[in-house]
Amino acid sequence: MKFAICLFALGCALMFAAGASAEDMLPDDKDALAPFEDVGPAETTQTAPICVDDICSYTITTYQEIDLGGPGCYDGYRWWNEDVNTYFSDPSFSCRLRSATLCTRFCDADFLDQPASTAELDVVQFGPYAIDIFKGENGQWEQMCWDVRTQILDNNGRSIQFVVNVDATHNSHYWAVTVDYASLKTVWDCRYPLADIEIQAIP
Ligand SMILES: [Ca+2]
Ligand SMILES: [Ca+2]
Ligand SMILES: [Ca+2]
Repeated sequence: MKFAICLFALGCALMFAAGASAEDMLPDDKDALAPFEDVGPAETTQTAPICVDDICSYTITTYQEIDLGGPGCYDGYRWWNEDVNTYFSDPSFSCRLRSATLCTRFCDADFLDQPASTAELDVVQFGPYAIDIFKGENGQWEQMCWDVRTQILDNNGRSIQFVVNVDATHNSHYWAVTVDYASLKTVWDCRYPLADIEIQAIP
């Protein structure tokens, strides 16, 4: 009996020494992560102005998407030391910001199906503050979206930081996650007096 306990203890010690991971996949860090795509300027569309009683209004929509991994659940698997740390350009117009929506799609965030004490914590940050954690399950794809209007209005720079602190509670290979993309969509309501339209001089 003593021998059996000893063997078990030895096994545990060896597993611990090797840095046991909670994931089925072993780390393959060499080619796992695609290089960051430069997000570039936001794709911007504008509706034709509609003028009523000398007031014209139109809508501006911007969309940016950052490719971060995938398409497979384990294509671009990120561990504790492979956080997403990138930037969106911050769209800004002299108009009212109607909505700003940040979305991201990810796979294998072992959170909902794990005990709270050991669950995978992938912390999402937009601008200077953490806004949420990935709520997902083992081997499952999920999409999450957030209203980030306040963060956009508060941001002063030309870009705004987007971070996923992968497996925030570990500093060795334990949990891992794949992030497919992150996107930012903004919608602006613009109004101006008809008189402000520049009339081209007839030559
Ligand atoms: Ca991390
Ligand atoms: Ca998993
Ligand atoms: Ca995971």
